[in-house]
Amino acid sequence: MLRYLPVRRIHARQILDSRGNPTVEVEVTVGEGVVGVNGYTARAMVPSGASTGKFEAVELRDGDKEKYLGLGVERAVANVNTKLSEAVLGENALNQSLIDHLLIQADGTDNKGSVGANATLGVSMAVARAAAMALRIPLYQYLGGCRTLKLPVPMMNILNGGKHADNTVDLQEFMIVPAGADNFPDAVRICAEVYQHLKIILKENNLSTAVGDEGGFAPDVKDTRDVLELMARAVQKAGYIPGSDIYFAVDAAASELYDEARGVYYFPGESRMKGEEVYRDSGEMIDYFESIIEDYPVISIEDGLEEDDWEGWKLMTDRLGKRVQLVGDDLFVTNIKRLSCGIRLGAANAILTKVNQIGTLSEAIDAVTMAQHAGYKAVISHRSGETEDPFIADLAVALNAGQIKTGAPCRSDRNAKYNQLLRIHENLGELAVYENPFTGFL
Ligand code: 2PG
Ligand code: MG
Repeated sequence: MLRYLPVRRIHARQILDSRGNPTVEVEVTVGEGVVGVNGYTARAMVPSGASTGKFEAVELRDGDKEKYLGLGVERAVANVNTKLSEAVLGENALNQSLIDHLLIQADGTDNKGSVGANATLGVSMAVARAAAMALRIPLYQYLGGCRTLKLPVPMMNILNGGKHADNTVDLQEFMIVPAGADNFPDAVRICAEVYQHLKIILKENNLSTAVGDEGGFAPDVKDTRDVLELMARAVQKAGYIPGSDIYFAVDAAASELYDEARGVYYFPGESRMKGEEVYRDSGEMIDYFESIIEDYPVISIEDGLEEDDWEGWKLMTDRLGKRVQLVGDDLFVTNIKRLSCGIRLGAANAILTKVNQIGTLSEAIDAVTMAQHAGYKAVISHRSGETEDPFIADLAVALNAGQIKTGAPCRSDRNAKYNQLLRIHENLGELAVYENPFTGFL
């Protein structure tokens, strides 16, 4: 049995992400020189957020305004090729925990502020993929073991707003969630059909069909209710029933709306469309979500309040947590310290997991495991700046997460993940499981 698979070579380079900004790609070669083992080279690409939480691990950018408007990642690339290579070369790629421990140690800070989480993550993911290749098993199976049968329910962001688009929609993401589908391929088909029907409806209403960062449409719409109305029509036009075949989910990304000086949430788009300033305080935000879930089949609300408002989060969870999934993204930043605080307080009932928020696979897996043990749900997520790397598709299956959020069924950076899940579904054959994760909600 293969027990020692040495990391032989690590090479990083700067590539472009889906927004046309630089990001880190890492190639790792393992196994060369071990008798009876071939060398294997695997590659991983690092995603990047726009509405980043302030407690996320550091994404190292060069800041050199002469190149890529300061967004270059040459320093992170150099850190992989020097410090991180030194830390990991010769180590056993089959021991992901050790590899990640060495990466964390080589950085030496609490937030990956020295080498950059974009540097550590690239190595962490590429090592895992190389190990899976050497063992000749799929990545999801390598990461998750022998009971990795569950395909995640996709949350497809078909209408983009907030920081992901230049429109008047204040909440960042409006998603369709085909939890009532029979299997994953049907889920993808249903979402794609609804997406195309939404496009037709937007056109009929003289609304823009240009898309935002995550492939969803980005028209100027008056307010949240109007968006949900359009989505409900698209679902019906496609021949499905909102609230039974398909639920809705929103990511308010409320930290982006929060006006710290005044202690309220400002809705710039709604203000513009209505010709009056629209503010909501923490309590009014909860009322606002409550009224929305009364009228629309919204089953999941992410970042309904900002990242420091623990008290508000607890209140929101007390009031709405039995009826809907309340997902902490900027609140938890895939960090077990913040998650354990939330679990203690009873804030939120689900965690969004983005591998680059924390910077290594092991730490991201720890966050999901902690959530699952506490009865919290886990959603594996992309970033608004993505690449063609489908790593998170395998991760979602590996961790039995049951939910994945990776954009609209449009744009190859988003579809790369859905397409990989279609392959995994095929690979699992009749053992593939697809189930509604929301049956516990009233
Ligand atoms: C989010 C993400 C992904 P970003 O807020 O959940 O949709 O956006 O990557 O810009 O933080
Ligand atoms: Mg979010």
